[in-house]
Amino acid sequence: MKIFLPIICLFAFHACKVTKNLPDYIMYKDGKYISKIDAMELIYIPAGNFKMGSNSGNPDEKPQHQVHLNAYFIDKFEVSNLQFEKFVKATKYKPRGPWRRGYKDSSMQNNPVVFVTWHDAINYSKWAKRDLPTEAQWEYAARGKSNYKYPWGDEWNEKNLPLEKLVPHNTFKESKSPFGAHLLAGNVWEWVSDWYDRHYYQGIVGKKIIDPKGPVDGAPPEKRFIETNTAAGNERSTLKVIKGGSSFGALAKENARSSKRMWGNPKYWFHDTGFRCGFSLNASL
Ligand SMILES: [Ca+2]
Repeated sequence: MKIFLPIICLFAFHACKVTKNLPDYIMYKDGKYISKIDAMELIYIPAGNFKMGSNSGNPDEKPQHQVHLNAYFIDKFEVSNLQFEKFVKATKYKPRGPWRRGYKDSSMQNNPVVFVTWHDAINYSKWAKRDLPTEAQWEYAARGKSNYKYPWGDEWNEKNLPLEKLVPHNTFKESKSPFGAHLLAGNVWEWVSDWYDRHYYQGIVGKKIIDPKGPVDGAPPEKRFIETNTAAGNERSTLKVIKGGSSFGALAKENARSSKRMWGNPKYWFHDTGFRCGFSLNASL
C-alpha cells in the first residue's frame, strides 16, 4: 500500500492543478483558483460523465440521460452583494433589478445578491470574464461523480442548509457538493444560462450529448409555457432555468434536489434568486 500512495497523491495533485494557459485574470495560489477581477474562488471540475435529470422527479426532469462535459470552472460561492457592488461601481452599470433591497447595510455584504434579473447576472459574468454556468455544468457540480440527489448525498438533511434566512455565501460547509461548491442547494435559487423548455429532455433522448447548452430559445410556440398573471399580461414567454432552491418556503426539500428545474422570465427579479458564474475551459483556453 505504501508503494502506491505517492503515485495516487501525484495523480490527484496533477488532476487538481491546472495552470497551463490559465487566463491571466485567474490566479493559482496555495491550491486555490482566484479571480483577480472579483476575488471569487473558482473550482476546477475535470471532464466527466453524469446522468442528468431524474426518472422519479417532475415531468420536465425526465428522462434521466447521460451527459458528457468537458473540463470547466464554476464559482465556489454564490455572487455576493459586495462583489455585485464592485461591478456596479466599476462599470456604472444600471441593474434592471432593485438589488439594493437585499443589501441594506454592511452586515449583508457577504450575503448572495438577490433581486437581480437574468440580464443583470449575465452582464456581471461578462464583466468578470466568465459566463453563467450551463444547467448541465451547474447540475454536475452539484451531483458529482456519484450522481447524488442533493449536493451532500442522497439523504435529505435540513441541517445542511439555512432555512428561512439568507446566510453569507461562504458559510454552511455542510452544504458542500462533492467538488466543494457551497450552497448550490439553498440560500438562493441561481440563474443559469439555458433557456427553459419543459419538453427539452424528451427531445434529446438517444443522442450523444456533449456540453449541452439547452434549447436555442424557449419552447416552440405550441409548447411554450403560457404565462398568466404577469405584468405583461397573458403572453407567450421564453424563460430561463433557475436551479438549487432557496432557503424559503415549505418546498425547500423538493427544490434542493439537484435535478429540480425552476424557471423565470429573464426580465424579472426575485427576492430569493441570485447566481454564480463559471466558464468552460475549452472556450477560454
Ligand atoms: Ca444556491
